[in-house]
Amino acid sequence: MRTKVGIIGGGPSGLMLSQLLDLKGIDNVVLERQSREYVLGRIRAGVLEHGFAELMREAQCGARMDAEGEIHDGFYIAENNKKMRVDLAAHTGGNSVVVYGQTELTRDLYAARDKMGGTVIHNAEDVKPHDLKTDAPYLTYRAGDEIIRIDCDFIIGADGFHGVSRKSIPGDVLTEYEKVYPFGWLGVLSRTKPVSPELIYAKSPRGFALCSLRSQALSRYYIQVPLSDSVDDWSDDAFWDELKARLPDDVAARLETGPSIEKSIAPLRSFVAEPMRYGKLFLAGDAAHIVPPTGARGLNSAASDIYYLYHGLVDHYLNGDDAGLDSYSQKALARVWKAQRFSWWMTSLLHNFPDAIPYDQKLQQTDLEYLFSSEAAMTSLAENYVGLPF
Ligand code: FAS
Ligand code: PHB
Repeated sequence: MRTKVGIIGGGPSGLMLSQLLDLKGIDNVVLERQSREYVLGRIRAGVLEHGFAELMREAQCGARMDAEGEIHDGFYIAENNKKMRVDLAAHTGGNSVVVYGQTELTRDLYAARDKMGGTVIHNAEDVKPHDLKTDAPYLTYRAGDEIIRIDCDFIIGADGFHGVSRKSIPGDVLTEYEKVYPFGWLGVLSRTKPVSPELIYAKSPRGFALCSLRSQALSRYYIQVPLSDSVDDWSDDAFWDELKARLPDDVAARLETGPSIEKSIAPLRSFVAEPMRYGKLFLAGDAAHIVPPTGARGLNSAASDIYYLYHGLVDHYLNGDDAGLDSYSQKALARVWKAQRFSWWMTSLLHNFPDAIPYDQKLQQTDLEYLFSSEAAMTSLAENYVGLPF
């Protein structure tokens, strides 16, 4: 088999790029290790930057997002039994975010791929990139007992943090930066009315909590938990009681509880791999970088990678211009690191750090007070949350 662009990974990054390239007549193949059902069973991000939403529309996948997603032009930070609103629109010239689950946008991307007859190969085992430093790279994967080869011009590693592509870059070429946080997020999805029309990020002496949503009938909640905890340590009742204990009294009083339909613990980590290119291999999304979900930057950082790669590949094939591809890694990393900074800052601002010294705790409190006393500080938060320009 031969294709122009071989894409490893059928998550949002891989599918989005595949769809955008196909719309420009640039042949590509997606190799996904899991089944489609498995990929669609993941519950992950919930907040889309303006830039990601625009990319969904450009990919002709934005109709359901525009119909069912919610435009949010603000959110709350809660502390000391009170809520303070972050007015995104007022501090970004009217910008906002779209609240629409990653599961749904992945479903929309798959539907668009099906509609165009895109080639997304599921259950592709032992995917391996080869000859990355030559002009004839290729992929192999196993289907049952058969090893199948796909010759490509370029290979995109969109295979997430645990994928094969980043590991295909030699150790003396790759530099990895990592920060692991001493806690995780226990997340619950429940068919209940969201407690608040806008997200609430709660800082509490008991730990961080987040009230989010997927629709007016589907709520998403998180609480900070020690890394030693497991999901089995948390009954639904224990989760709801702890969440209420971390929210302002008026919010806790109106919290609608119900059975969890998904419950999982995600560790929090900041991670960047540089460079994001090695020969004909380009890394995109979680394959190259991970952020703690506090700033809702994970999925949105993938979006700018895809945007740069898409335009670089279009310029290569349609205009014979490689400037976009040649500057990809440096350009993508410049924005990735700004998302890293913002995610680290939001996480540092709102979580309880077990090893924090009293001085750190005073700084954390001062940071929050400064945020709500300074237009400049609030503008900085708001412009990062709605998404810095691509
Ligand atoms: P993904 O990991 O989504 O997709 C990679 C795909 O590649 C997967 O389908 C995988 O099966 C496949 N793959 C892996 N190895 C392969 C191989 N060797 N061969 C072929 N295929 C392979 N972001 C937020 O903004 N907010 C959140 O609340 C949030 N919560 C998260 C919770 C969890 C538990 C995780 C893990 C991430 C969360 N994220 C969140 C970040 C998440 O949304 C990612 O940013 C997003 O999935 C990135 O998309 P991809 O780059 O496509 O990577
Ligand atoms: C979510 O709805 O899953 C969500 C929203 C905002 C975040 C993190 C997660 O910062």
